[in-house]
Amino acid sequence: NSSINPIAQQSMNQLASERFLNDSIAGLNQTPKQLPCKYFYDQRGSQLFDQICETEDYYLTRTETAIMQRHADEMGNCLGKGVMLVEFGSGSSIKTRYLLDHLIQPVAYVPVDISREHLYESAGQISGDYPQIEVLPVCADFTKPFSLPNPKRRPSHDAVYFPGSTIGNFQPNQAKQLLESIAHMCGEQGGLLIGVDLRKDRETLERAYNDTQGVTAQFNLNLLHRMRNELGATIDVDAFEHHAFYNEEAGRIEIYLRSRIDQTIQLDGQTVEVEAGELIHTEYSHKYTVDGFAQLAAEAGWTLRRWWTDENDYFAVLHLVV
Ligand code: AVJ
Repeated sequence: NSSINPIAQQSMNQLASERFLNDSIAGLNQTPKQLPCKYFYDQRGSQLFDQICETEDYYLTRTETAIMQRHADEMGNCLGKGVMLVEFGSGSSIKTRYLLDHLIQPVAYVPVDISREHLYESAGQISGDYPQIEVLPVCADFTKPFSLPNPKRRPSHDAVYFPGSTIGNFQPNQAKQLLESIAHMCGEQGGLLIGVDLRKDRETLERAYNDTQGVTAQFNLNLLHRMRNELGATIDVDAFEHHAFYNEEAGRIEIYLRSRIDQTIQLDGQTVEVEAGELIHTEYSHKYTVDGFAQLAAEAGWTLRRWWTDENDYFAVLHLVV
């Protein structure tokens, strides 16, 4: 919480750093080496992500926003009256505004994000613009259990908004587990409104993850800068380059950091050897068909009620119920 005392804040930051350190060491000791994509999002990483969303090449945000703009009234009706809306990975909460504009007597909005400063800043703005909705930000890693705040007024039910195709970052099995825990979180009356990036031609997909301005490359490399700045790691960051391609069989974009040289990373007293040309995996971005996603969600207890897409079928927003 933003009103929490500075000592508590400091120990929470320390805990977050410890997790970042432990996960980094564990990941670099695996074969092949990997680093979790959730650590992209410190303050600079969140800013870089917002910049990616504004590039011509990254069609996802633009397309999803247009879908929201066009259909938010129907979505608001689907989610029902008196809802507490919980958003997973709220970031700048830009798309959410279309939804908030069309919810029927909403009780509370709970943005959940791992990036603390970014979360509180966006929550403050939403709170100022929507005085009738209680805004209760939660700084959490939503892949781990976390508790929901208690709003002053009692909601008739909870609904989860999970935009941005963030679900694509999870391997299908993990995605299923996350969808299961969302079902538990919302309960019987609960609903889920989720944004999913759809399968399409390789060229369009690969362009989105290799933008000509190189913002995605900076975003990926920011992970190594964070390790250097926050964890005191010794890394030749400039010797790494961004590498992203579409794996069509697996239906996913795969993102790596590639070292151009042999180098030794030192981290918390440990050394990790990286060979020239070696890849460190940082992110998957899975692409689905609407049917494929509905099937996966069904395994987690969800039923597809409605869905909306754009004129090119690039992206879909799905409404599911338990
Ligand atoms: C935030 C997970 C939707 O997978 O497209 C953008 C993150 N990575 N460019 C995605 C991302 C590289 C993004 N998501």
